[in-house]
Amino acid sequence: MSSLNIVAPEVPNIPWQEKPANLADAPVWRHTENPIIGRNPSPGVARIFNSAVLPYNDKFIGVFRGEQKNGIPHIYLGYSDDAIHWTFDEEKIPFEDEEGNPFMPVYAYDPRLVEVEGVYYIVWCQDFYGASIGIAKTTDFKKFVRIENPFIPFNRNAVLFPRKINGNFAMLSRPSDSGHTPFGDIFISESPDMTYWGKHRHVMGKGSEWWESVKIGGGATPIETSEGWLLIYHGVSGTCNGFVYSVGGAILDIDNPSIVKYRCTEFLLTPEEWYEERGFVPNVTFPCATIVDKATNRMAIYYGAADTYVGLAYAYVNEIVDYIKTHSVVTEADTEIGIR
Ligand code: BMA
Repeated sequence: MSSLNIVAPEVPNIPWQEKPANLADAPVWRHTENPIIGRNPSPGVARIFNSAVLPYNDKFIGVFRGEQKNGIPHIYLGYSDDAIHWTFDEEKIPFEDEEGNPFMPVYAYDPRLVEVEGVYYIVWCQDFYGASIGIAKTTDFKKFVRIENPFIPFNRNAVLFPRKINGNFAMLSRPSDSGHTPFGDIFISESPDMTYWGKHRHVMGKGSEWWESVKIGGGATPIETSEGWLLIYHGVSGTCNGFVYSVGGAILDIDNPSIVKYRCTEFLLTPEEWYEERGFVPNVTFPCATIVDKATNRMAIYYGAADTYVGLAYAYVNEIVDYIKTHSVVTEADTEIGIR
């Protein structure tokens, strides 16, 4: 077992259940009362999934992908004392532009949430003449100001790093097409000011392993460790019944995160339970957030299940890092700086 240093807050009330004695393979186990968010979770919302949460004022806050009853997804704020039982605002997050005028996206889905230098950023997928990335900032979870869209279409799965790297904000994304994209690698881009993005680099491609052989996409905010950035992401397999979404893990170089140091050949979690295999889109486990407690190394992983529910799983950060390292294969496309 490595003695791993992690940069994370102390979260004594992190949700937790002990590791089952009979756990085989990847050191990740599910909350026994999953799914933690069921169907029709709030008025006007049929399903909540692919959502992100954070510790906030000794409790928890989150941004939730809510599929309205007209089928259009938007982002809703949610609150919890224990990060397991959630209540939601009935109204969508009221985004505004820099001048304070209402500025709602046409649709918004798969939000991620991260604090960088005291500001909370929500990053999601939205219409920008095609699917692309939206960003907004807040300091109080009351006023949400949208920032100019960082990338031209088509793009999804944007994940912002929790601190600047070499003086710049850094964001992962996954260029795509306008539909259910049958390809996709993870790229990284930098910005000095959250407005102008450049220095685009390739981070990692779809894998040679079958579980991630169609496409991959960033998942949760990367976790800073003494081994590098721990990235929990999703990998997609193609079957005669459609895509299957599993959870994967990789470790990126701390100063040059376009370099993949380790990449786990095996998935960390794959659809196995009824709420992952059965729903609006079967066979989807789609991670969007983790909560980490520095004192105990505990990690709570939040993932969308079958585009219908929110699932919660647990792990120890040091065990995940060890597992990734001992099951790692990296290719030249992973380890190169990613500029051509
Ligand atoms: C992706 C995204 C996700 C969704 C997944 C499986 O393309 O749209 O929101 O969970 O497909 O349907």
